[in-house]
Amino acid sequence: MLGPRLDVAYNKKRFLEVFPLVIEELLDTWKAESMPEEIVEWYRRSLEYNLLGGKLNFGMSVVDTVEILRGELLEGEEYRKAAILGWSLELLQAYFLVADDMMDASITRNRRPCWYRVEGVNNVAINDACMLESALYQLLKRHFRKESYYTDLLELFLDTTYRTEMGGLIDLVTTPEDRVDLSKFSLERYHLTIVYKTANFSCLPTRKQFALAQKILIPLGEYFQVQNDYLDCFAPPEKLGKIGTDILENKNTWVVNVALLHTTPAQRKILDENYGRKDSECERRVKEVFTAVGVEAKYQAFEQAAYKKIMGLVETIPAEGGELKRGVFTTYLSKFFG
Ligand code: DMA
Ligand code: MG
Ligand code: MG
Ligand code: MG
Repeated sequence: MLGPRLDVAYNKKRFLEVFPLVIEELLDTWKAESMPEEIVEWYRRSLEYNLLGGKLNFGMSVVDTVEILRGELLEGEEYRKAAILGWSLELLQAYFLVADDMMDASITRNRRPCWYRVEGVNNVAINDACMLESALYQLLKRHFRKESYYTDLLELFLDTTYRTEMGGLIDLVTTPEDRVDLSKFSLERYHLTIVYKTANFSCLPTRKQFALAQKILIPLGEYFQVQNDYLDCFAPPEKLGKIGTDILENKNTWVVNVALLHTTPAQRKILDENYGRKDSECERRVKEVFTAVGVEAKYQAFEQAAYKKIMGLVETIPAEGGELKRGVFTTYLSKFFG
């Protein structure tokens, strides 16, 4: 049986080999309609900028999942098709991130300026984001419309998008940029937000009807977002590939919620006065409080507990397999932990 495939470099290489095909297929429509070269080139640049440069973990996980479930490596046309599905997920992710960076006033992503901050792009990024999303349906139509599961696939992408956007709204409304009110934050509101905005998205690669898969993927998705929040605050930008903006942007993160549970009245006052202010000195004071209440150690403990919980759930999958296989989750997990 195929074990977890840890040859990430090989997986990335063959996944990237399908990329030119994705680009050409998407540009075909434009060329068939004799669009001006300048416009086609803009679209190509947006696709390349926003799809390349990241880790491609979600897209490659789609291929991993198909291979593990099938119990064999895919080749030729079969590999290509799984990879196209992976790139479709990457398009959805790219759409969310281009829009998210504008809404979060982020500065960099993947060690480069966010797309809307690239010279000459600005608000065109809104249309570019929408086109990243709609591109995925062009790919699905081209490669999957003859499959019996085509409608299920469309529904899965559409429902995931809707639920992720529900999470986006909860996130944004909880954290208005101009009215900082930490009493609106709570771990409860935080969990509601991340189950929608992140966990849904991370669940996409596996079929919805697997109740057990959902049971494992939701905590996995929660873990992704807690890690994302922790790193935003504590990882050095060169390592993270982006400058964290959560504190400046008044975000409802795991970090601030855990800190709020443990502050003294004096520390709480510092947070009330400095959180969500667009000022690096305020940000520094907030981080000082986070460190003083021991957020780092609490995160390590959270990570250990999350790993144990998820592995415990994975072990409830029968070892002989059946339709679901443990490797789907252990491989996925290995990409994100630590
Ligand atoms: C992540 O929110 C969720 C989505 C759907 C983009 P975030 O703003 O914390 O993401 P990031 O840290 O990548 O900007
Ligand atoms: Mg965001
Ligand atoms: Mg963001
Ligand atoms: Mg973040």
